[in-house]
Amino acid sequence: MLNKRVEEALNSQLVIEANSSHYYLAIASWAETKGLNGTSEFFYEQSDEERMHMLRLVKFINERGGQAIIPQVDMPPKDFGTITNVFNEFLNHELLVSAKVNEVVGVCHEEKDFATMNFMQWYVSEQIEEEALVRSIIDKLNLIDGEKSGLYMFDRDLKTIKSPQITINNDI
Ligand code: OFO
Repeated sequence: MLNKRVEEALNSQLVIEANSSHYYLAIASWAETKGLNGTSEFFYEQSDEERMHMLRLVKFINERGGQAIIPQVDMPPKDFGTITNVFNEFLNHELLVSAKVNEVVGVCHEEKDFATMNFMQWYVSEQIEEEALVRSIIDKLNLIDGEKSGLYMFDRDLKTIKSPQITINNDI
């Protein structure tokens, strides 16, 4: 049975993942309207992944005797400015997610819920990989430095960049 404090922390994380999925969907849709097809595909995929992160939490909370609360999501922005801005925002958002994941792990530790702490390890690893991925993308953007043909190729090449798939023993 899940400890109440741990259950609340997991449900808070569920909100973060739901909002992340929605936020990345908004970026994907915006990019599509700007003809940034690679960026758009990349963020549609990110959005799907965040939904999967949310679902992992839904299943885990319910399987452990808690109740997953399906939240209302925040309305994301409609306009994202430039590709550079998009990826800087992407990094900021993932840093926030990492901080929230660490908070949940902290609660698990305080409550001595080592099973949930083990479950959350998947998210810790995922965040390390995602932050590294976004930083490498931002490095590329910095090299291009707003140059038009470089941005065209950058957008095209994004179609081939896949997020890392983390596999840890706690499959749902
Ligand atoms: Fe990388 O955001 Fe979900 O966990």
